[in-house]
Amino acid sequence: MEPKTFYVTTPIYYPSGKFHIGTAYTTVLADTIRKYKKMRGYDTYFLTGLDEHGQKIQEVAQKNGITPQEHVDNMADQAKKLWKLMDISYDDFIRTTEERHTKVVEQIFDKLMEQGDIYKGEYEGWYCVPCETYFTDTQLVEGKCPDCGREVKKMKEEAYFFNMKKYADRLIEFYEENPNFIEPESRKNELFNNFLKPGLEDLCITRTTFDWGVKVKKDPKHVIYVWLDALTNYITALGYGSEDDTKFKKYWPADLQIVGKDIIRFHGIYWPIFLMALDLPLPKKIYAHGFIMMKDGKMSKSKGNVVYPEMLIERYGLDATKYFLMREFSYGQDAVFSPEGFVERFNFDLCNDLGNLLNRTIGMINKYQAGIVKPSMENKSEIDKNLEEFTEKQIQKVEENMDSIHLSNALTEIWNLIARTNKYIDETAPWILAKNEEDSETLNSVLYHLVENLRKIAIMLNPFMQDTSKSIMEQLGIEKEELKKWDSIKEGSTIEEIHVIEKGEPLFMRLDQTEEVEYIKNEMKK
Ligand code: ME8
Repeated sequence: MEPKTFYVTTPIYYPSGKFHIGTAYTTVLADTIRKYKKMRGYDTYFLTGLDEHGQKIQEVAQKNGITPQEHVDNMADQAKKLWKLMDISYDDFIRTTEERHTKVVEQIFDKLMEQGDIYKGEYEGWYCVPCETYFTDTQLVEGKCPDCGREVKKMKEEAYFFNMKKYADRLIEFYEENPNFIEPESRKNELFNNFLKPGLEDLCITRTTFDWGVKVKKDPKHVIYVWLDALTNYITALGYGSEDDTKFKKYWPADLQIVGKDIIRFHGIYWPIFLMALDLPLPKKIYAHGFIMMKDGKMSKSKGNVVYPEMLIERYGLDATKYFLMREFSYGQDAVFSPEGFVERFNFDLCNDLGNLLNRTIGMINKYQAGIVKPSMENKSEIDKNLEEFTEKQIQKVEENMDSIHLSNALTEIWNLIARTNKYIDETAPWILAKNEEDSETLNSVLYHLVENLRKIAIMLNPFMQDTSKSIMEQLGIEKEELKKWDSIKEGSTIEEIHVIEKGEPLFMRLDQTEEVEYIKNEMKK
């Protein structure tokens, strides 16, 4: 039987400035889910990329004295370098300036025009001449331009519109029939109550105020406005509308489209409607996560509170950085990044809980049994049985949380297992068992249970922290690939005699709280 497919996407990011931990968060989230699904036997496909058109990009390039194309080429290199550093294993990286994309956007526009979904009208809004940008009533700040604070003028221009109203009822019906289409539910309710119920406005999909974008073929003074151009990346990357659409046939509809809460309206309303107009199936799930905030609000260069992933990775390692992002920010909610929180998680969770469990285990196996542990399934004590039952339940909870995108909860459950396993050492007191020859079987059984739990923990951590997972396996002396697979954590006894490493290596070195908090704070100001 062919394995089931799993197609996951991130938003395509604007390459307007250096990518910060917000962008990295979405990408790591998608990548972790992909890695998990792969371990569960799915044929996975993971798409990310850049949204390279639009006025803002044109302006940034101008400011830097280069062409927009040169600018986006540089930024695409930067993004790919960052994802490589973060061990993000995407299958494709789409750039909206690529011909494979622009050609299909032109075709889509023509098709929608021909079938009457797009019409020509007039766009009216508040125009800021120096910024060359339109704003709506609600976007203005005290009646002035929200970007530069200058006077705005009411202006009109010829533009193309998409007839959203035509599809609104069908979308409402779709929401009702597919209650899990948008998650978390609170976001779906927001979209429903604030946009769908009051009635959708038609969407202006072209501009004449800039020219860095896909032009309307039959009316080239109009540039297709970023959202129709951007959203379609999820299908053009798979070859939709091209000669070779094998991937499209195989992977569409997407199983999971991850976005930040800031763009859920575009993904939960306009995107499904565009797909309906193209007569294509809708994605199975759109998940909107919350935002990483700073103590003083949003991350911004002018506030000097931006955190870049490179800084954390260089100083604390990739796994610690990813662990923090995936643990600290829970399902659909905003959370605050703090240097204190980062260092605490590093010291408590990684050094104390996980690092010590491995270190103590390796140390005891070397000290009491010359580095050797034998399989032990008989003569289980009540304490052993209790640990096994607990472990089984935790595995189930981790799977449920992973499957429902509650990655932070999955990590919490893994850490509950780590804590329980640490407690098992205290309950069984191997240092006492080691004193009596007649307890040698019991001692081996205790050490065997520790190895087994560490092996299971390493497997469940694998989608999050691959190097750490690998290092745990190496230190335990577990080499067989079969013993590193997800399914093996649910089977009974699996290990044969193992020889652990002679001297355990610390997984993480304890940090000086004050020094490191200071370090991160200083880096944020740079
Ligand atoms: O909106 N916390 O691109 P964008 C968490 N090009 N996530 C954050 C974040 C933060 N502080 N800041 C940004 C665009 N993000 C469009 C998308 S898709 C067809 C087009 C993440 O560069 C989050 O995923 O502004 C958010 O939705 C995305 O970056 C916005 O990226």
